[in-house]
Amino acid sequence: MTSGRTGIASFVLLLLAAPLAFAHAILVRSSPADEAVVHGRNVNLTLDYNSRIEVSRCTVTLTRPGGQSVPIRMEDSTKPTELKAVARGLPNGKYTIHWQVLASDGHITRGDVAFTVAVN
Ligand SMILES: [Cu+2]
Repeated sequence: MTSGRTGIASFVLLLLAAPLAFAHAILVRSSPADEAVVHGRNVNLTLDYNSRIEVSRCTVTLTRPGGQSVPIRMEDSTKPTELKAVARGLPNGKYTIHWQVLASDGHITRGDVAFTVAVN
């Protein structure tokens, strides 16, 4: 009876854990947050995902206020679920980060994070 219940419980746990272990990457947190206003010219960009990502196979571009898109070189992070970069000397205006990442399950996901630089 006791061991039977434990067996069922571990089976249920396995079912719950499996989709997480093989999930493609979903953005769970970003800095700046989407639609945030930043009061500085040098902006730390952080994209944090729900699963491990292949940093060498990720592409991040930044669309500047004039509409020009520039590639962002992501730095190594100590967290395997995180992409980091610093964008320096940004003039005031609206920016969009376009990210595309490859998760360990081989699936590619993409998305946008918008933010505004406003320095007096
Ligand atoms: Cu997937």
